[in-house]
Amino acid sequence: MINEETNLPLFRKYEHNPILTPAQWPYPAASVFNPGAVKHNGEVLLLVRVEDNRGFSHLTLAKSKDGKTNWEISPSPTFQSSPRYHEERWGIEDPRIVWLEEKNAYAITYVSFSIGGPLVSLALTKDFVNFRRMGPLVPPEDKDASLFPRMIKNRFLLIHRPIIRGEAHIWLSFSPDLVHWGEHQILMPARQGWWDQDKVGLGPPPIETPEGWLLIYHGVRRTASGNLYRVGMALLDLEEPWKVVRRTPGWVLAPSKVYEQIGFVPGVVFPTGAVLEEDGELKLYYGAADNYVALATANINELLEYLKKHGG
Ligand code: BMA
Repeated sequence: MINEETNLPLFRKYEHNPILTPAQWPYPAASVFNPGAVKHNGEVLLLVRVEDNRGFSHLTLAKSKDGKTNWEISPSPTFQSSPRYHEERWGIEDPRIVWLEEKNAYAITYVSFSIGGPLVSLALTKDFVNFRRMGPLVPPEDKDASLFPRMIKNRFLLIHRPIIRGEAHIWLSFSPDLVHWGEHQILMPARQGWWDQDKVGLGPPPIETPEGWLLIYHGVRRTASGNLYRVGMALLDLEEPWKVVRRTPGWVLAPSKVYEQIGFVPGVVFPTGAVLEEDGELKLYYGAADNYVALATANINELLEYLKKHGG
């Protein structure tokens, strides 16, 4: 199916976007964006980043039966920073959620903002009521992280995006116990000269398919009017996900709608959550203009076909 707006197949923006806005919030919120997403007890559950007007963020649950309408938003913050944890001094941002088989719990990787810079932290939960903090995983500056939903060759795998020498590539690290991390390596670099030349970072957690792990990522290009955030895709080898098998040359989702162009940060689409339905519909949840939550859908088989055909 060709998308009329981009002349590309694949993602269609939901006609009633944005699906969540600060005006809907049950308590004062300046911005609601960049949500983690899972299917839990038959409902789509978003853990939404909420920024208050001091500029600090926390996470709040929103639930919907069809993942599109009738969102039920928690009346108070679900997971917020505590003075007991130095790394959360300036708030909690941009969660990614996986069901982690080996821990029999959801693993939430999020940005905890310490005075030393942004860190990737981990928390485990079974019910989104009680959270067990596992602490920061790697030193700052680091963001855009997710665990793989299961161990591979007896190790946990973390995708993340440290900034080193001012360069922002996607990295992979390994751990036997979720505490000690090593074998750090670049998984996918920013591509000089391309639309994703200045930064790349993971979107939602990697999605397991028979063809490999589908990776949806954001790519940044600095322009005369600021950073432009667009979205590309890659496929990682199923058994050895440190191998990138395919990568789309071009972007597949870009800001164009009013809610993506007018907000606190114009020109940003920033996916952080995905839900794969049984009929093959992939729901991609993204932050729009650092202000709203929006939804785009695609068929998983079409995405994989596209990667096979066009992925270099
Ligand atoms: C990134 C993160 C995201 C934000 C994006 C666009 O560095 O801080 O939270 O959505 O920039 O402003």
